[in-house]
Amino acid sequence: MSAEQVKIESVETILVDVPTIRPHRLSVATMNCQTLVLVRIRCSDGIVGLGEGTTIGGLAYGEESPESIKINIDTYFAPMLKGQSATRPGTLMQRLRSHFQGNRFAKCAIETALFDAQAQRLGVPLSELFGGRLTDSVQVAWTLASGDTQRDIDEAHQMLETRRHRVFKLKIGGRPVADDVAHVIAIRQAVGERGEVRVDVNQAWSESEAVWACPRLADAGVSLVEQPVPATQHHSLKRLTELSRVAIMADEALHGPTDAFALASARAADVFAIKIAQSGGLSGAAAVASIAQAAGVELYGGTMLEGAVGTIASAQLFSTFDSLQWGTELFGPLLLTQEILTEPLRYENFALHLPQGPGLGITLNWDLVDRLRRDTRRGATVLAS
Ligand code: MUC
Ligand code: MG
Repeated sequence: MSAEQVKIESVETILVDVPTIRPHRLSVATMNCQTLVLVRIRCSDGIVGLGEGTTIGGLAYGEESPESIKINIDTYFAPMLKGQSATRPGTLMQRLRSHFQGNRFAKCAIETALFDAQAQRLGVPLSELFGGRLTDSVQVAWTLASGDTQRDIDEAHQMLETRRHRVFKLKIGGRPVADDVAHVIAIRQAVGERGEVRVDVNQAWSESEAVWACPRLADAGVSLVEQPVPATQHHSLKRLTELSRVAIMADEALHGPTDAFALASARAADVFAIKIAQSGGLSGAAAVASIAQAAGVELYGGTMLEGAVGTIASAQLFSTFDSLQWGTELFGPLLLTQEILTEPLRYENFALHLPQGPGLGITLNWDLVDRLRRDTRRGATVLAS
């Protein structure tokens, strides 16, 4: 069969509800469960590609929900893809982008599955389709977000002792700003020189609250403040970046290459949190990285708390970046009570180690996925409070 003759036979979306190991408290939602949105694309040469388009807290974090991602793929994307030649992910994604607005997470899930299938077909890891990996492992931060200072300190100590993580991102923004700063200082002191502490405000502060808090966090030895102000307030982010002694990172403000260009040209952030889903897929995220590198903006490999598929897809791409000064936070699978792979991902010595096999390089445990998959006629279970 020549390459052009390989066709897409089916595109299936699967919602998988997996409880978290503890409540995960963000300023926008408390997660007790994560809904993974998986995509399985079957091709006529027998190759099956996998993708993921997971979000956080239902509709609390972004403008796509697990249910909207599923229904838009099933209703619009799948009929357009079926019967098309499977071997040119770029052509297929151009087609989807030209017909369908928005839906970055849904597009990411499809693009990942197409690239996974094509990389398997060529017998190479997915990273090789993006120029080749420069490293076989990426540093992984852990998020402390139990909502309880002592519990967070105990968790940090455990992570340091087991050499799983030495960089901690604290979720704040849900309490009065002075209480949040006190919480961060207590954890910073408890971690001491053994680890690094950063904070993620998830857009919760006004500019004046951020102006009050940032110097106090800098004095306490916090190294980075992520998305302190609302995503649309680029001017506030820029003023904070100019004022602050602590590095300022854009996260929710960054929805792909167009935002990256605007933020980089205004020099509105020191660091970009690159996420494949927020960027509309792997190619969009690669473009964000190029813009950042050209503008001298530093890089951090972000997550939407995806399971194994989105996590490894992200790692495959991030491993090709020239520099990743702030490491990654690709810990999503570790926050879940169930490992959906036949062989777990390898987290060791503060890093995630990339698989060597073709495509994504992972194998799903389909029996478990089938047991956990949502009966979509039943609707959503408990997602966020
Ligand atoms: C975010 O805003 O960065 C990443 C880690 C985590 O705990 O939440 C996500 C989302
Ligand atoms: Mg964030």
